[in-house]
Amino acid sequence: MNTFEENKKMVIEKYEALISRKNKVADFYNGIYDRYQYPVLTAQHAPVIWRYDMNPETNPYFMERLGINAVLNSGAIYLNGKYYLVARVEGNDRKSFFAVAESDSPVDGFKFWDYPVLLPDTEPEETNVYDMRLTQHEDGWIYGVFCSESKDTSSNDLSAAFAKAGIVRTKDLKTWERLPNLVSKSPQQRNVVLHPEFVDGKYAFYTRPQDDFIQTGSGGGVCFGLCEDITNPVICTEEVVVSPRQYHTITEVKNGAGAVPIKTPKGWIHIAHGVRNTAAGLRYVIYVFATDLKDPSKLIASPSGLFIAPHGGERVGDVSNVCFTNGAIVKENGDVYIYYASSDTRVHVASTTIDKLMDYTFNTPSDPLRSVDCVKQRYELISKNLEFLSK
Ligand code: M1P
Repeated sequence: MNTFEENKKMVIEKYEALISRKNKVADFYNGIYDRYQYPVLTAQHAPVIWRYDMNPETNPYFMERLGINAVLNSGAIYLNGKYYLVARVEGNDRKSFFAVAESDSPVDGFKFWDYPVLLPDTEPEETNVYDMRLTQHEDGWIYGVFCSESKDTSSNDLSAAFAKAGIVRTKDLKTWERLPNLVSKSPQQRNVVLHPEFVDGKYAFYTRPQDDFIQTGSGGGVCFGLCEDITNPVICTEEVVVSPRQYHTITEVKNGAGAVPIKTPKGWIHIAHGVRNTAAGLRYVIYVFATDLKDPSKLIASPSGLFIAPHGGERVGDVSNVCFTNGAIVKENGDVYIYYASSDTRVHVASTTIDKLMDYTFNTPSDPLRSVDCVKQRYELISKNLEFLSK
């Protein structure tokens, strides 16, 4: 066999072995959710035909021509008996794009479709797109809300950029209609999520106002605002803070909505991310909060601290110490699959149930915000335990 054929065979065999690998529950316990041993999507899950020129005449060494650097932050949806992830795929050139990966299983077997998503090119200034949240809205459309990034040409800083919320809609994940970017009072927006139901007859968005591309600055946290017309998307109400950033908590530097809120009998459960600063840089963790069923702008539960943190090997990657989610799937039987990316590099799954999520959300005490009160909170647990165990 010549070099081309040998290398091609080796690359295809590795790819096939990876996408057919079965996943297993990992050796980790907290009673809240299961983690899995293997990521569900990685850069190596990118099809060989996306990366290599398969023609020996134009690629005699079977060299990678268009490499993939990372597969991360995925929107998620369950449709017609299949699990779909709309992943952020980042090429070696740093540009991200979206691609649909499909599986019969929620925890393994995800395979990308032959072609990634080619978004309608309606925003000439747009340089990069990422982090799509998929909302199956009661109006019948599936909406994808994502970050649309463009250069801030008014600044001398080469890295200065604008983040806006881009919006697309589809019925089948194949044909995508692009709507105008969301307009709000904030100069920048990222981590915007569309609520799945109308609120007061209007479209409802969770927003994350921010003063510049990286810093949220005066932005107080995850906000909520209404929009009359999704084809002319303007936040027409005051953006009220739903889940605030708070000093000396996991949301001190910033936070952002993640998966589309999950409707439960007790309220909407939100799986979001919070960011704090450390000597080693920013640390992103996933946290949970709940809002009122009738008024989703009203916070009704705020379990203390982090829900999922980067664990073991998840801590290392392109942007280390990051755990980020923008997609979850809820099955009719109450099973919940949370897709989260670690360190901006790969996508994992954690599984739980609606009952466990509700128990966690509504029975975990909230953060008392001071060490002394945290110790008192723990004393209460210990003394109840000692009393119970002594019976
Ligand atoms: O690098 C970590 C994350 O940073 C951003 O999130 P935020 O806007 O809250 O800082 C996003 O760009 C996200 O894609 C990325 O994973």
